[in-house]
This record gives sequence, C-alpha cells and structure tokens, in this order.
Amino acid sequence: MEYTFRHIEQKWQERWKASGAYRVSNNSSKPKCYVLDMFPYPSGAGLHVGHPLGYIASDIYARYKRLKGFNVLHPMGYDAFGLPAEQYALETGQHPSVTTDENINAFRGQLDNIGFCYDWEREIRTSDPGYYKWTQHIFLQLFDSWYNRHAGKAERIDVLVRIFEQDGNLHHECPGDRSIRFSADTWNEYSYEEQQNVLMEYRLGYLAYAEVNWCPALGTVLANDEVINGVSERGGHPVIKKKMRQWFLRITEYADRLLQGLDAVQFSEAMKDMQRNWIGKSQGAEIKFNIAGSMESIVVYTTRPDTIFGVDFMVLAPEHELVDGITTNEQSEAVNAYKEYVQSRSERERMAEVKQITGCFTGAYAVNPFDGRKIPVWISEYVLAGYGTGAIMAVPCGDQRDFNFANHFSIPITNILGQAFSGDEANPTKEGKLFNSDFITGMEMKDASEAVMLKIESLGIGKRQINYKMRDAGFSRQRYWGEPFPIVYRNGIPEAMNEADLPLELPFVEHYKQGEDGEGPLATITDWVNLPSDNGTSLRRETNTMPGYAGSSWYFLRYMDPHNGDTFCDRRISDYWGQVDLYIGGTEHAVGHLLYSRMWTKVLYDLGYIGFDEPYKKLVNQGMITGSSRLVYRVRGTNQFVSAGLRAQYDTDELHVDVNIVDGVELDIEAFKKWRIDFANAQFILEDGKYICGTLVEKMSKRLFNTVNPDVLVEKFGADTFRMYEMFLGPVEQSKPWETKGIEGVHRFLKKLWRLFADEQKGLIVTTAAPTADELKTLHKTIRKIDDDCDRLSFNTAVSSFMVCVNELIELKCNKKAILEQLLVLLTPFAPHVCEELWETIGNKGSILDAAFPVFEEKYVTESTKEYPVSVNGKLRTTIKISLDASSDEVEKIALSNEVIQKWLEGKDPKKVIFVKGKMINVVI
Ligand code: ANZ
Repeated sequence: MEYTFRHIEQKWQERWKASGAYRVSNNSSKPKCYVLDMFPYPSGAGLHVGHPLGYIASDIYARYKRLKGFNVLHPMGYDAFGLPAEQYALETGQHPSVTTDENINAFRGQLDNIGFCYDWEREIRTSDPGYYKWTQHIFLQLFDSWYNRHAGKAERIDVLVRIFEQDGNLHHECPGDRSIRFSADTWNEYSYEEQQNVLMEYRLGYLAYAEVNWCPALGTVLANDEVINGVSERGGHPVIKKKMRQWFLRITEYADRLLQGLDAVQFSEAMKDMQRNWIGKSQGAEIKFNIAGSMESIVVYTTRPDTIFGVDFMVLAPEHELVDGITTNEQSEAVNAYKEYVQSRSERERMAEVKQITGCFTGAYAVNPFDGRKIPVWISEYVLAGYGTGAIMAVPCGDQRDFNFANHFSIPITNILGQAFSGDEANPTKEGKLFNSDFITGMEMKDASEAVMLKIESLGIGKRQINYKMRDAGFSRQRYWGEPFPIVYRNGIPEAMNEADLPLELPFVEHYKQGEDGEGPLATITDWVNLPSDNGTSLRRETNTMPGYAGSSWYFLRYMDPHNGDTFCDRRISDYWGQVDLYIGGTEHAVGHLLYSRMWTKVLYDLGYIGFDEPYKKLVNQGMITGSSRLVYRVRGTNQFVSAGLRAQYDTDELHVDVNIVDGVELDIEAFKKWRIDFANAQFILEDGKYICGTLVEKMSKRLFNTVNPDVLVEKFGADTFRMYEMFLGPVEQSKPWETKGIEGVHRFLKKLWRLFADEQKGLIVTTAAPTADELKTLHKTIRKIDDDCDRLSFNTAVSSFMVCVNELIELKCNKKAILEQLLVLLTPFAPHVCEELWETIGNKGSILDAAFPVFEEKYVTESTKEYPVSVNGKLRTTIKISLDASSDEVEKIALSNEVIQKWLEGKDPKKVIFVKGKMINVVI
C-alpha cells in the first residue's frame, strides 16, 4: 500500500465536490464562525506560492472550527473590476469581461488544486450584474442619507428635509459648506434646484467639484502617483489640474466612529496606528486675524493657540480665496507667477519635506488680535488649501517649517518659547514654558493654551476646532470597467434611478478611449448617455464609474446570502452570521479597503440593514513571501558561465536564472541549456563537477524568474505537503523568503505518517489493541498543543508538533487505531486529503470533515510517579521512583528500605523522615 498522493487528492476533491462537503447552511443550531479571505483581483499573471499563504491559514482555521462544532462560513470570490483588465482592453481590444473570465478560470484551477474548503456555491464576482445591482443599491442608500451629528448616525434625507422645513439648518451645520445658513422660511422659498444643491452638501454620497490630474496629450485623467513633477509618468506629458464634478463619500463624518471602533476590534497595533494616523484627528482652534486697512479677515487653524504672541507672519495656501482680494498692486504680478508655479505641483510633492523653500509676499498685513502687532501675509505651497482653514499663523520659534521660511525670506523672529531657544533652530518642544507672552508668561503649554482659548472665546474672535487629516473619499473614476452609477441628471440635477430598474448594466463599447475633456469612455456612447426625455427636460446618465473599492466595501455581506434577489442580504441571515470572526489579508489595504468597508458597515448599521457596525472582529495580516532568486555568472563577452565559488577570478555579468531549474543552489545544466535559445551552446566552468548559483532575496516577481508556481509543487509533492510546507515556513504574520528545498522534509513527514498505517508489503497494519499509557500521553500532548496552536493561528509550531508526535509514535511502534484515528482528525485541517483517505481505509463511515475534534484529557499527560531526590541529613544520596499516590508511611518505608539509604543509616534508626509530596525526601539521623 503506497502513498499515491496525487491519486488520493484528486479522488477526494472529486468526492467532496460531488457530495457538497463544503456546502454551508444558513440554518443551523450550531454556533457560527465566519472565516474570510480578502478576495483576489484575478490578474493574468496567476498565483505564485506567495499568494496562497493567507488562504491556507484561513482554510486550516475554518476546518479546525468545523471540527470543533461550528457552522463555518468560508467563501471565496473575485474583486473583478479594475484597471489592468481595462488597460489590456485598450491595448488589445479584448472586452474586459472576456479577459476577466479567462483569468478567473485559471485562478480557480490553481485554487482547486490546493484543496480549499470554500463553499463555491456562494462565489461572487463584483463585475457580475447580479452583484453590482446591490453595489448600486447601497450607493443609492448613501446618496439618500446624511449624518446627523447630534444623533451620531446616518439618517434618511427626507428626515433632513422635514427638519429644514421646520427650523432651517440652525441646528445642523452644513458639513459640505459651513457658510451655508438658512431659516425655515428661506428653505421653503428656495427653488427645487436650490434645495437640491443644499441637500447635496449633506448627502453621504455626494457630488462636488474636485481637481483631477488631467493630461491633455494622453487624453486621460491620472491618479496622483501617475504624476511626477507635473508631468505624466508615462510619456512625460504636461498634466494640469482640472476641476471636474465627481462623486464623493462623506467618510469624514464617520471619522470619530472609525477611531472609536478600533477599540472594539482585534487588529494589530501597527494596523490600528496606520488607521489612526490616516484619520489624523487634531484638536486646536480657529482664530480670526483682521487685515490692516481692509474689511477682510483671515481665519487660521492652529493646534498651538499658546504661541499667539510669537506669530511673526501669516501664510495662506496659494489657492486661498482671499489671496486675490488682499494682494497689493505692487505684489500682484509676483503673486500670480507664484500661483502658476504651484498649479503644477501635486499635493504629495507639496507635503513632502522639501529642501527648497518657496513663497511670495502679498503686500498685505494682518493684525495680531492679542498685541496689535502688524504681521506680513505671505502665500506658500507648504500650506495646503484642503487642511484646516488653508491659512496659518506662523510661529518661527515654535515650528521648524515656519522657522526655515522666516530665515529664507529674512522675516524677523520673535522669541517667546522656552529659554533654550538659541536662534539657529526652532524649539518645537511642547513642554517649554512661555515667556515674554503677556498674561501667559511662565505657564505650561496646556494651561497657556486653555487661557488663550478662553480669551479668544470671550473676545468672539475664534473657537475650538477639531480637524481630521482624512479627506472625503473620491468615488468617481473616468474609466469603463467599473460599476455604472445608478444616477440620472434631469436638467443637470442628479436623481436616483428607480430601484426596480437596477442593475444599470455596463453597456457594450467599441473602444475604451476616454470621452472629451477627461470624461470616461461611457460618455462616448451618446445613445446610452442621453435618455429620451419627456416635456423638454434633458435626461442624461452619469458617465463615470465607481472605484475599485465599491464592490469590496460590502462583499462580506453578500457571501451570507448570495442568491437573494430581493435584498443584498436578508437581515435574519446577517443577524445569524454577524461579524467576520477572522479576516485574513495583506497590510496594503490598511487605509483603503478596510476603512471604506468599515464606513459602509456603519452606514448600513445606522440605516437598520444589519445589526453590527464593525465588519471584522479580528484581522490578521499575512506576511509577504519574498522570492529567493538564483544567479548565474557569465564571463563577459562570452557564452561561458562560471560557478559562484570561482567567479572572483573572472570578469562576469550577473544574470537571473529561473529558480525552477535550480535544485537548491545547483543548476540543472541541461534544463538551463533548454531554458533560453541563446544558452543552448553555453559552456560551464564548474566547481567539484557542479554549477553553483548565487542567491538573492528580493520581491517575488516574474521579471526576476523567482516565482514558483504552486501547481508545480502540488504535482510533485501533493497539495497536503504543499499546504503544510507553506505553514511550516514560519509564523503567518511574518514575511519570509521562499525556499523550495525544505518541502521534501515535510513530504517525508507525510510518508512516515502513512507508514504508521500501512506497509508496502503487508498492507494495512492498524490494530485494535488497547493503547498504552505512553501512547496516550503522546496523543494527548499533541491534542493540547494543536488545539492551542490552531486557536492562536500558530500553524508553524503545529506542524512541528505533528512531526514530534509521529516520531514518538514510530518509536513506540504504535499502530493502534484508537491513537491513530485521533491523530488523523487533528491533522485534517492541514492535510485533509491524506487524512480522509486513511480515515476511510481504517474503516470509518462518513467523512473525517465531520468528525469531532479530539478532547484533551489531563489524566493522560500527568505523571503517575515521581523520581524523588532522597537526602540523608540534607545531602543528596540517591533518587527513588515512587507512585504519586503513595501515603507518607508508604514513602517512608520505601525510602528506608532502599539499599543506598540503608548503607548511610549504618544500622541506626533515623530520628525522623521529612517528606514533601511531589518534591523530596530527607532522612535525618
Ligand atoms: C501655530 C503653531 C505653532 C503651529 C507651533 C504648530 C506649532 P496638525 O497637528 O497636523 O493638525 N497648519 C494648520 N493648517 C495648515 C495647513 N493648511 N497646511 C499646513 N500647515 C497647517 O497641525 C496643525 C498645525 O499645522 C497648526 O498649528 C499650524 O501650525 C499648521 F509652535 O499653528 B500651528
């Protein structure tokens, strides 16, 4: 009986499929467990061994929980909209749906090969109209909601309309534009269009003008990272900022709840910090400065009101609306030239710590409301229009950038912070005592800030203000391969489409080029865009599509109820499944997908669609598997390759070689010659008859020939070996280089396991004999360890424990069914195929997938005897093994009759025998 792993694996994969072994029911009396992987974008490149790391970990956990008696939801699907498919369509004319389907099929084949326990009947694809119908539906809920700051939750727009009809917006500051203030009367007098414009400033899904990077030469809108120094990364064409009407999600309204929610979830601290920093909550003040000789005033945002006596100049963002109004005639030419320069700079470039200091004086002066000093007003790119009020009070003695700026432009500096200020650098210490600062001189920063704040409030020149770094999320893409917006513009006013008309399907297009002026490709299909209109109104569709994160913001809900045609997920079903118990995926989604899906979940919760407001209870980020590249050394100008150890003697060029034709570090020369035609006649300088390659750890990438296809390893060693080896590499969260070599050790382990059950000649050798204490001890030690390791997702240590266990059982020559079948159940999550095969072979009915996880029993691992140290007058003389159940009289008898002790007693009677149970025996003579 041989371990024919490929045959066994295929057999069970087919059987499991036929029996629906991984089908999950929504009706179960068992407790639930929801284990989710971040679904993949089905790229054309296929899977390499780095990709399934997280999938294997979650698969093991899902199988483990099933054995522990849970009803486990473990689904998989595809994040199928996205740019690469569209880019490919642009280049080849192939419709993205065709290439996406092809990629998905290839992907599926690779996943199936590894033997995952996904319930494929729940598969979703975000590009499927049956799915994006609900993405569009949820978008409409966002469009139809606003955030009631008093209630701290989203509410329907018609609630807001009723409030406006009664009170105007007196009690509900407009989040989009704080300057909008109106009474009920004014509201009721507004035209329909005016009312709609106001409501747009409140909606959670809203339209606003925003700048995009428009590249006229390429005829396309570019993402921020596609623009370098004002030109397109591709082709180096000029890029200009262009205001376009775009959709946004008002995620900023959820900033506080997104922060608070982090306290209730199990994410790594690093992940929580990334999200906190991204949200960037800052507490400070807005303070008004009047402009000398003008009716205008500038409102600044500062986190340091205590430094008000050290303000030496002010800086406005060059885009600030007051700039033109306050600039003097003399300065206007210079200011205009400077503004033009800033236009070409991306926000990222402006925020970066630039060595070069730029700015321009406006000619205007502001008046410090506290000491009446006149201070010059400048504009500079280091102040961002979109943060705070877009204007700052500059305090060179407290802020390094202000200090550098003042120095560069020779603006005189006042020194009001701690004595340590030396004049050649700013002193941004927050603890420094203030001096020369009027009524706050000598105070600590916190008290000083509070004192200034109170004064500001009493003078009515400012207020406390909380700001967030996070911006509302852009939700429009000028692309084809995404969800169309279910919005129609009636005479330019956006309206929600009728829910009954959803999904609004992506129309077929002839080409994927963008429309005019940066519009998306959909704009070119005029008969789709322009709808037949009644009574002279114009009806036009939205031509942008939704971004990649739309479909992934709620997909975890659809898996629960994937075929529901009436709603995106039945409330009773989402109540049953609830939060994702374990979510596994990469860290790259820290501030994108994770924040957006957290926000969507909160909105759906607020609106009563679901009963929980955090999607993921526990998040684990798998580490990256890096490639271990192999290098060969070609003697320069020849076709001769020198082995790594000898290369110092030659002048060589280093080339990457396909890791799949290297065994460890030894090059397979024949395979190398076949690998590329120009190497067919290559010559080799060998060491000890071998060609040894150099090695290098770097990113796993096709370009570096260091990707390893899981299919190849599964074919050679089997899926069970592959799964265990991926886990054996190290802790799931840790990044580590891939080494194929070690896989053989894991494969040998499975062969050894097999031989506990079967002998090549004798066949099955399992017996029904009763297990010994030692065998039970090995088994129960392993149960305890595996249970604990699986619970903690410590799968690498679990694999080691299995190895130890099998070695011990071999040593004990244990072929007993009572032991081995329990071991199989423990091992099933890791190596399901071989375990199911052996489970059946030893005569079990039913699938091992439905077995119960073995129960650990303490009694089998506790020692029944103890090797006691026995002393005579405090000196250790011998040790004696005595039952732990023995009474002190019995112990005394055993000790005193011991040969060694008798010798020391020299025939005398001991004065006493001291016995500490479980510890020691001391005979006093
Ligand atoms: C005076 C001051 C004195 C400041 C001092 C700092 C130190 P965070 O924590 O990031 O919110 N600031 C305000 N708006 C800005 C903008 N649009 N662009 C660039 N900088 C801006 O930081 C707020 C601080 O960053 C504010 O406090 C302001 O400088 C600056 F010793 O005001 B401070």
